[in-house]
Amino acid sequence: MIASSAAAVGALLPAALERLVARAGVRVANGSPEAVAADDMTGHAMAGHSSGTVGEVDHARNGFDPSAILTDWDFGQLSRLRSGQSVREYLIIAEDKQIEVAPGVFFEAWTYNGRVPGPTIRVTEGDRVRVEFVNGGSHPHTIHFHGIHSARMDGVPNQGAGNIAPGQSTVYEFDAFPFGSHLYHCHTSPLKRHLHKGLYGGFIIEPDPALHPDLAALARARTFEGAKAAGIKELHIVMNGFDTNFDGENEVYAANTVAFHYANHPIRVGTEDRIRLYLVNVTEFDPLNSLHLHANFFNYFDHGTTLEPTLRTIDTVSQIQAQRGILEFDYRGYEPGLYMFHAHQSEFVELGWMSMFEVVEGRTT
Ligand SMILES: [Cu+2]
Repeated sequence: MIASSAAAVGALLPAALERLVARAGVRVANGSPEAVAADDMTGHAMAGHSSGTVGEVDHARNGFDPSAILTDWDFGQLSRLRSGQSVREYLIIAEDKQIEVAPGVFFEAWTYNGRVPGPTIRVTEGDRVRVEFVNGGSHPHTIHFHGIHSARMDGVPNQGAGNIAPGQSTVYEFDAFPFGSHLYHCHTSPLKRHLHKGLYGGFIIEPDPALHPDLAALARARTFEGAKAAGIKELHIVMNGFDTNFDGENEVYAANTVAFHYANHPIRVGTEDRIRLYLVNVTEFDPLNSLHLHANFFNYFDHGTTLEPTLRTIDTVSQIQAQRGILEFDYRGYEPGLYMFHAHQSEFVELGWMSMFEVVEGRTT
């Protein structure tokens, strides 16, 4: 099973790469498939198979690495109001920035804090969230948070501060409700363009166990500390796409921005870990994206707003634009090896949305 999976990737990708390059209309940098085998493979298990794109994205130049984005929660600057309520403060700066979304494929992105996706904001239900937004870009932008808040704080063009002009700033402030796996994004028109340029990020609200006495244990396990204590490995993936030639279609698809990143750099998980994957779809131009987990099934919490699953024992889930949810699964009793996950739209897979878990014995948390 494992060998055939790896072989399938090997067979798939050279053609995929050709299409990627042809559609993006650019040259792929950095040499031959041999160079990939020598430089790129993180797992010995992948040696001998051509996998992913040829060459490697310059993560240092990009200023972010999808392997780090899996877990780099941003809890903000914590303080307390006199009432005792926690306040989490953030500074988010919009800036224009060229990023490399596949080796040699560059995209003129608009970013929050220089990265795509933007910082993964993580707070607790009921926290006061205060976000200072500075527009350092060349176009007007906003931040629209999914969540409960007043119209003034909605980050849309004609409410509150409205569009924030280049060089201007504003503060968005609200109390974090409801708990779940949410997102934020620019809401300036044309929305399609502003969103797909890269102005989006994850916004996780952990449940406060005190507010859910009937399901307090489940709520606790949904918190950062509670998850760690329970051996739950938490991961964050934003499914996105890039229209690199501005024809209104995506030429590149990815999990966390870089095509084939987790095929080239499999995500290590242990047979004794439990896995919780926060999944967000911000893909523009295609009405749906999806995730299919190979050789396994998961429970799903739509929008993450419930403590009990909304779907049980499924291996594929689709999300419309801005839909998101939480997947929970594990590899207990599994033979170690490389286990795929990817969109179940073949075109997306061929153009970059292909990933791997490297299952190893024991715990990795
Ligand atoms: Cu914008």
